[in-house]
Amino acid sequence: MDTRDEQRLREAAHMLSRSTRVAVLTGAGISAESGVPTFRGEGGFWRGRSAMELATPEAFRRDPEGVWEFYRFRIAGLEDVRPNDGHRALAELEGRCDRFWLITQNVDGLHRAAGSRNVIELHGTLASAQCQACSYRCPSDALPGQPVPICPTCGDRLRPAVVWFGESLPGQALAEAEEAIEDCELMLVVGTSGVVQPASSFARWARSRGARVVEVNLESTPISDVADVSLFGPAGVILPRLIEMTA
Ligand code: BJW
Repeated sequence: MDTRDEQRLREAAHMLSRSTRVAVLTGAGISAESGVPTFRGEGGFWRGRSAMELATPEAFRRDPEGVWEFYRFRIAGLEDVRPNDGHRALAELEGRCDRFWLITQNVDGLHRAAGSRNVIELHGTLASAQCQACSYRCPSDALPGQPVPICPTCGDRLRPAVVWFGESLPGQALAEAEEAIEDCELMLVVGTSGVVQPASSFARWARSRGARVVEVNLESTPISDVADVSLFGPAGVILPRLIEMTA
């Protein structure tokens, strides 16, 4: 880290230590150091197909078997991944705040595994599957064995309990995220490319309500324009240092 990076880190730590109501928004970048591929970039392909192309209702209608293969592969992969120092630093931060919200776009469950409690899963979870027609839900490790699992209640198709492009976000998660945005004094945005709505607008919204915005990413993003401070580097390195400096 050069002197300017250190200065930005101190500035961010100062803002964080003066904030008792903190909202965090995370994206795939925070889990990259745990070995979970991000969406946009080199890791975002599976058997030559883009993850973005597979995470759509159209792909599921066209090729439910292929989409389930992709998701079964990712669900199985989660057995081998563990939270990293970035996830753990955020869990520690929660314990120091009067109010704390961890809004995540990730579906990997690693924030809870690291000990975070108030986790808002905006894009659902890989831990469950749900019927596309009725309200049936089951844990992913209890899925029926067919290539395209069938709902035992109504006979329609089960699908992963995640949010695909063009679908609405879970109402309760969205309401909780909105409360966080309205109420936080500081929003920490970690490891997201900031291009997927509605999460991509949260930092600007929080800023318009008077909150400070601190970003942690490997590179500049559309969120950098609204951030008071952008810290460039791996979340698993930057977050523990940032949280340590606020102790
Ligand atoms: C590190 C790091 C390290 C790496 N340390 N940093 C036109 C047509 C149709 C729809 C739309 C449209 N215009 C807008 C829309 C809405 C659409 C949208 O935003 N589309 C844009 C892409 C154009 N949004 C939706 O459809 C949402 N619903 C909605 O808005 O409903 C209302 C509506 C509907 C229709 C029209 C209009 C309104 C739903 C979005 C659902 C997103 N679902 C996915 C898949 C989830 C399931 C699964 O996992 O399979 O969610 S897509 C994917 O993107 C996933 C992610 O959560 C999400 C965000 O990605 P994220 O987390 O930012 O990851 P990356 O890979 O993009 O970035 C990683 C970042 O980390 C990078 O910046 C790296 O630099 C950094 N990084 N390593 C720190 N070690």
